[in-house]
Amino acid sequence: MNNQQLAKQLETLADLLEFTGANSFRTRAYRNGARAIRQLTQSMEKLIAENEDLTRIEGIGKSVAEKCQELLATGHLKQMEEILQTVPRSVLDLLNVPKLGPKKAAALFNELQITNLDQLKSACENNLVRGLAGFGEKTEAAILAGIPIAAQANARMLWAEADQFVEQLRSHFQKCPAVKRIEFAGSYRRCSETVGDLDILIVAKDVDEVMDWFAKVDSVAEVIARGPTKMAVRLENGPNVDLRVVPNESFGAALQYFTGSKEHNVAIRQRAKDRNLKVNEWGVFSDADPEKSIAGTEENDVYQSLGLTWITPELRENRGEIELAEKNQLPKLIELKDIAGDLHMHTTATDGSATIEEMAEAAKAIGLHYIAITDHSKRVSMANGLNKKRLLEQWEEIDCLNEWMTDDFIILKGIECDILEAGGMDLPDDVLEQADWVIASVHYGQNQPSEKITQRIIGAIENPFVSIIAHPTGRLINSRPPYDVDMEAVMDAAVTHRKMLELNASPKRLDLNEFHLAAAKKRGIPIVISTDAHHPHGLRAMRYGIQQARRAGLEPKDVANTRTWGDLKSLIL
Ligand code: DGT
Ligand code: CA
Ligand code: CA
Ligand code: ZN
Repeated sequence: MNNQQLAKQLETLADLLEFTGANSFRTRAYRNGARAIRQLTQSMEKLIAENEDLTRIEGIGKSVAEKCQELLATGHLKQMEEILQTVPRSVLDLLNVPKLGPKKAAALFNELQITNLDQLKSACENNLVRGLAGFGEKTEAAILAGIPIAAQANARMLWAEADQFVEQLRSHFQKCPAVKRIEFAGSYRRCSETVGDLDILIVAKDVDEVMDWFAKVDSVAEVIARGPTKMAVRLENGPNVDLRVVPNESFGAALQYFTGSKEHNVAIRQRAKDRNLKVNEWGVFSDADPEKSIAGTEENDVYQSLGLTWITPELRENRGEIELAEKNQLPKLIELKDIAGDLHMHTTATDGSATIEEMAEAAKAIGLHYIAITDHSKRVSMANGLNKKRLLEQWEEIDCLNEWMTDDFIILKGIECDILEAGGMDLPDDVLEQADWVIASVHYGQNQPSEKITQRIIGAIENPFVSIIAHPTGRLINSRPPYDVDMEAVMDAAVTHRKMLELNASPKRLDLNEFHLAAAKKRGIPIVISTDAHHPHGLRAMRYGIQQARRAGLEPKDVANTRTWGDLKSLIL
C-alpha cells in the first residue's frame, strides 16, 4: 500500500467518523496524519518494515501510527468496516460535492435517506433539500451545481496521484524477468490534469509469466479480465489498469495508438489515408503491400513515415500540433531544468511547516538560484497572516539570511497579499512598495458575481506595487469550480499594466489551465510557474507546473522564472 492509499484510507475513516457524529478532535488527528503522509518522501511501508518509530514524524500521533500498521498488516481498518455495516459506502461520494461536509451529508442521509449522488440530484431537483435545517434555497442550488464535480472526482484521479501508482507498478514490473520493454501510455503519458485509468504496454519474453506477475501486484482488488494479450485489474482505492502485451515490432505503433488522444489519433489516421497508408496499433502499412509494415518498432518512425517530426505526448490533442510537426515548427517546450527560481512559498510564520532558512536550503539543494518568501497577509487569519509589523520583521530576518547566503542564491522579500472582498489590497502601499515581489490573491468572496470578482482582480493588477496574480481562477481540480472571473478582461489588464500571471504548480490547482496559458502566451503575458510550497518537499511540485506549461505549448522564453532575478524584474518595471 503506497502513501497515497494510506492517506486516502485515513481520510475516509475521518469522513465516516464525522458522518456518524464522532468528535472532531479524533477526526482531526486522522486528517493531519493523512496530510503528513502525503508530504512524506519516504515510503510508510518501508518505515514500518524497518520498525521505525512513526510518531517521530510530525503530524503522526499514536492513533495514526496504529491505524497505518493495521492497514499495512491487514489491508483494511476494522473500525471502518464496522461503520460500513450501518451506512452504505456510497455516502462518501456525497462528500465530494463542494461545500457538502460530513455534517450536512449526515443530515441528508438521516432526514431524506439520501445515500448516493443520483438520489441527491433528484432531491435537489424536487426542492426537498432546501427545507432541511441549515440548508436553504441557495445551498440547494450550490449542491446541485456541484454534483458533476463530485461525479468526476469519483471517476478520475489527479495526475500526481496516478503517478504514485505508476511508480509502484514500474518497480513491480522492473523485477519481472519476462518483461523486455514497458511503457505507460494513455492520459498519464500525455500528462493530463486528471487520469481515468492506466494503460501499460509490454513486450514480453513470456506472456503468461508477465500476466501472473501483474496479478500479484500489491493492492490488486480484482482481476477484471484476462485474455491472450490483454488483461485488466482494479487496484484497491486506486485506478483500473489495462495491460497489453504487444510484439516488439509493434511496440512503437501501439505506444502511439494507446497514448492518444483519440482526437490526435483520428487526425493521424486521416493523414495516413491521404498518403495511401494505414496506421493502426500494429504498425504503418502501405496500401500497395498491406502485409508488410513500414514502421512500428519505434514511435518516432511512425511519425516519420507520415512526414512528421515526433510529437511530444503533452501536445497530442489535435490542436494544431500535427500541422506544426509537418513544418518542423513544434515549440521547443520548457523543461524542469530551465527553471531558475521559485516565487511563491510559505513558512512557519503563517501556514507553512518549515523556516525561511529550511526553505532556502531545500531550494538550493534542487538547483534554484532565488526564492521569494510569500507568506499570507493578515486577512487570512486562519493561517495567522502577517500584519505590517510582523512582515517587516520577517524582511529583516531575510536581510540577515542573505548576508550568509552564497553569491549565487538570493531570498527575496515577498508577500502573498489578499485582495479584499470589497476590493483593494490587505496591506497598505507603503508596505507593498518595500517588497521585492508582491503576489495578489483572492481567498475570500470567491463566489462573487463575475463583474465584482473580475473588478477586484483588475484593481489589484492596477496597483503599481503588485507583481503578479496567483492562482488566477481559484479552481481546485475535482473539488472546487473556478471563480466566475472574466479571464479575457484580466489578461487585457495584465498587458496594459505589464503584470504577470501565475501558473500554480500545486497538483490540485494547476491554475491557470492550459487554455488560459496558451491565450496568455499569445498576448505576451509573462507566466511564472510557482509551487506555493508549504514545506520543503512542496518545492518538488514544480514538475507538475512544467507539465501543464508544456501542454499549453510554453517555451522557456514564455516563463519569467527561467530568467535570472535581475532579468525577470526588468519585465515588470
Ligand atoms: P483516460 O483513461 O480517460 O484518462 O484517457 P485515455 O486517453 O488514457 O483513454 P483510454 O484509457 O480510454 O485509452 C487510451 C488511448 O487509447 C486513448 O487515448 C486513445 C486510444 N484509444 C482507445 N480507444 C480508442 C478508440 O476507440 N479510438 C481511437 N482512435 N483511439 C482509441
Ligand atoms: Ca487511460
Ligand atoms: Ca484504458
Ligand atoms: Zn500561497
